[in-house]
Amino acid sequence: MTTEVEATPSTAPATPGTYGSESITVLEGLEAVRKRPGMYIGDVHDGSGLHHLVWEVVDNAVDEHLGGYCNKMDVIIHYDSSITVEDNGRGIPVGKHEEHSKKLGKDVSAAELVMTVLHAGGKFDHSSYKVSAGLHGVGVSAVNAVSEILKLEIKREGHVYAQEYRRGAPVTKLEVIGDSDKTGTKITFKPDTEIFSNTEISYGILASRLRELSYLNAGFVITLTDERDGGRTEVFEYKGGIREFVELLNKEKEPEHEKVIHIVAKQIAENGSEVQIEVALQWNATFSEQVFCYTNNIHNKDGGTHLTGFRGALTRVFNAYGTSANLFKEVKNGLTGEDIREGLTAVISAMVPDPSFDSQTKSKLVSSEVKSITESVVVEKLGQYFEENPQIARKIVEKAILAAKAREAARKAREVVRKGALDYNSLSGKLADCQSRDPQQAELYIVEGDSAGGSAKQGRDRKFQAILPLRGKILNVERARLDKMLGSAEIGTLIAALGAGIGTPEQGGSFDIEKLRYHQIVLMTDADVDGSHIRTLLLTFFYRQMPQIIERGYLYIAQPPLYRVKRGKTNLYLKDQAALDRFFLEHGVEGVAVRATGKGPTLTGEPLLRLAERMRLFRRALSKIDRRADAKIVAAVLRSAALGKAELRERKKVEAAIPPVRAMLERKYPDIFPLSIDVGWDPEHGAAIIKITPRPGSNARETIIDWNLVESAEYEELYSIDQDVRSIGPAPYFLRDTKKDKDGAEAEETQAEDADALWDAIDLRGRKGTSLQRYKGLGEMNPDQLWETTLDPNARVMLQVRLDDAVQTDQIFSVLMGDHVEPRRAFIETNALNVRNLDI
Ligand code: 0RA
Repeated sequence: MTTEVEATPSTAPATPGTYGSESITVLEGLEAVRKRPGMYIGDVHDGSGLHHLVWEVVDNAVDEHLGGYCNKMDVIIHYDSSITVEDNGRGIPVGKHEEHSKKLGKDVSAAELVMTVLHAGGKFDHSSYKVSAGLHGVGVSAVNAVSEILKLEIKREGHVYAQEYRRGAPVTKLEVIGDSDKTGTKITFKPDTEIFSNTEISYGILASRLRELSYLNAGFVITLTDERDGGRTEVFEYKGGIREFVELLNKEKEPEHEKVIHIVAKQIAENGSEVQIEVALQWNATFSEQVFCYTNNIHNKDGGTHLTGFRGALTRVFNAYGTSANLFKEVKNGLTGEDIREGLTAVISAMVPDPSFDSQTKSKLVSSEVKSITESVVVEKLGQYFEENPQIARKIVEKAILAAKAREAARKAREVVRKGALDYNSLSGKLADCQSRDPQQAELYIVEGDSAGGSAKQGRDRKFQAILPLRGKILNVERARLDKMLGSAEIGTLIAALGAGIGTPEQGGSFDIEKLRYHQIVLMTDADVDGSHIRTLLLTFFYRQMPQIIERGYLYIAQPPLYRVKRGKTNLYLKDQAALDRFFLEHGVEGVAVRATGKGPTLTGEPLLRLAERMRLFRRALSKIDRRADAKIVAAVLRSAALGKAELRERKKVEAAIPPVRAMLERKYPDIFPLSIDVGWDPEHGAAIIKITPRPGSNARETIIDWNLVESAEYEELYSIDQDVRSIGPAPYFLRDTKKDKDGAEAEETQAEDADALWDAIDLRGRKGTSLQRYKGLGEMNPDQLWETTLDPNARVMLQVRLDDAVQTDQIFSVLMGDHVEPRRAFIETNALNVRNLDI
């Protein structure tokens, strides 16, 4: 849920396109997409256009599913931010496209046409497109146009076909690379950094939509894999459709009744069209409402006529039941919609031919016939359900009555608010406000503890930075209704400082985001357990009480530096381990010259630093590839035989590679012997499969070097760095101290056995003479240091809190902050090492 906001612009190298002359006419269309990507795929800066690329490809696979040709889709976010979408549909047609081939005077496959001509996809296939004809609909060629690299693989008619593109232009022909009796399409694309200022795909955004697609399309199995960071895979498969989804949503929330209520019915509208309404609903013990609305698989964030009809029906059914069962003695005016919906989880899915929406984004359904159809369907079916299940009906109606009584208590508590307890004027002494009254400029830092608060007050720029210190932990609002919340002094201070009130109009509240006094609200807590707990409590408050603040992107988490390094006169703050590693390398290469064995260049300064930095990345990629195969074996295969994609497809080269691989493994890791190396063949990719099995019981794992591995982003990075290192010459390497050269002293050389040892030597030199301090709390910094590192807009780094995956976020808050101890303990145990999850 967080993204890093840094003021560094993208520094992509400008590589010119490589269009062949014959394809120029076709590529003019794609050039238009590259020139004005915003018109075709959306904003290239805020991430929306980037994620549209994924949806464009995904929607094609969903259409294959809707047509009944496809029941499986895999989506992979690779280590280098490229994306793969693979389906088992029919496969894009591979045959020659007569009309276009004639026009161009050369053979062009249908697949190439789909990939290079805007809107070409639909021309082949007139089956009832539903999803892809919707919001995006420009076709995969637009994705191709804005991808640095796109790899296409099609299984069809007994063969595996492959083609590669660069910035929309084909760089290979569509060729048969192997044989297979399966069908399907696999597209891997790397969004172009020339076009997108940020190519970081959000796992949460993908997970959220893919989960949704899988429960809206029962039987469609979707797998999402993230190969970045720790790596993870989720399988989305809801055989029970939206009913099962409601079960999932309520999993951590103590359902009030065991079975999800399920309603489905069709009705003919006055205009003659057939509308289908499907609703799944279940009440739980919490106080919040969670309702998701869809029209034809498209999420309507702001609801619309289906939601209005549904709400009207609930009010009618509840009040009718309560009156007839004589339950309303204590609530004179009956129940409001808000009372009834406390703790309600529901999914409404409407299928409407030719629906109308309020805008391009389809956030609200406006087709008026849907309101009365939904209302009458739900009144009838839910009324019937209540009659048949009187105990359940009584239980949820009584829950609503409790809510009505609490509403009355909250109304009284609000009197307190009106009398000025939460007034801005009550804040003197607590809030150190800023001078600016312009919310766009004004920043509020919510700081843990009085001592850090004091430093922040002194260190800030009072023109636009306000400081609110919090004493200790605030109330957990996950477990409190409005009345209790308003009774808490710390929460009251916070609400008063924000200046926008609290509560929805239906709760009798008055939250108004337009009155918010700060558009940058920054949580600043210590990097320890208490700090993370306080941050979570604050996030819970904003998420449950003022979600608009998060939706508008006003909420941030400060990132104080983790390290301070001193070296001579240099005094530097570094934000994380990677920055520290870079620092050591920068100093490690000072006054050093490196040469390889034999003739070759001597490297110093900037080029040496770049090489050392590449070696650091080699280690990082190696640690990532360890998930797929044993990293030390992979490294040995690369270093001894430089096996790449091309080599793996030539039997002779593979055979020639085995002896040097064996020799290097034997020399470096004698303990894994005896090992066996077996070579097999993968007909689908026309490539070798090398299986390396170490001695049983050794500390190495069986490793398979195959097409899948060699084609992975991690391996490609390792390969390319290995090539760079090779370009300076063979190991061992020699380091010479150039400072001693100048002094006229004997030039001493030290030897490094291989690239790894060279990196170590440089890193070690960098560490010498450096003193390192690790910051634990904000209190360790004086006001000046706090300004320099964390407050100064020109230097600070902040995480912006975002809501990428509402379902996941809701569950995390329910688990972390809810009443059940057991799931919370399990969650904390499994995620203790994954601080990012706690960051939310
Ligand atoms: C054009 C025509 C047909 C299928 C497709 C495109 C197609 C595109 C994509 C993109 C991702 N997955 C896809 N799967 C299919 C119809 C093929 C036929 O009639 O056999």
